[in-house]
Amino acid sequence: MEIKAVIFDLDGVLVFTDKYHFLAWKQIANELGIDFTEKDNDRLRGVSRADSLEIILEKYQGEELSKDDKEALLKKKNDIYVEQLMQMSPADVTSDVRDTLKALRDRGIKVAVGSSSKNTAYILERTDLTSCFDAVADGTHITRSKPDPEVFLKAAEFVSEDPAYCLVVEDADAGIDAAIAAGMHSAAIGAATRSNRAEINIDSVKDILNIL
Ligand code: B16
Ligand code: MG
Repeated sequence: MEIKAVIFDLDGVLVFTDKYHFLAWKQIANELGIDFTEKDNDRLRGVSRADSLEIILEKYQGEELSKDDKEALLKKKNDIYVEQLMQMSPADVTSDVRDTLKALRDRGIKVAVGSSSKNTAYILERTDLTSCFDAVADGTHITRSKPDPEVFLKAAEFVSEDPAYCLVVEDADAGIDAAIAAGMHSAAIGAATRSNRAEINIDSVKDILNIL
């Protein structure tokens, strides 16, 4: 495949903030009397904060929640999550990830982030990854989250490359579906390998250096 840009998902690919999302959502769900497992958490991968809450509420049996109630729950979830993020540092990024980003740029391939998260800039800053990317498209740039292709199309636009020459690396089924909808190549890692939806499955981010 001819690839001119690689677009990386953030949570679950570059950094493992998915465990903090899980802890925060579990606290919110349990307070609402809802059981919340790792399997439930897999459905939230790549999905926006507001859409994640709606998925969790599928199992809710309490009194009807108003718009304000939901807003308060979303704020509380994010407060818990951001508090967890404060413990992140450059040590949370593996050398595989850092070496791969550098190797891609050395080969003249552009690298971008395509994340549904509105906390992307903060996470990149805490982990000292900001300067490793040519562009960042995140939850603050879009109105529709994955599986809609919007965030990946924005990333391609930001690096001025045709979607057909972009490769997306994702840990979420919703993200693989978004990449396919964007007309991009796709590589699945972690949880997304189980559904075999992507063009290729990889064990480690550095594996993409062998296929480009
Ligand atoms: P925030 P990604 C996604 O990030 C997460 O996988 C998903 O669990 C989360 O709900 C979403 O970001 C929004 O995050 O609440 O920080 O705006 O995987 O697309 O990098
Ligand atoms: Mg992800």
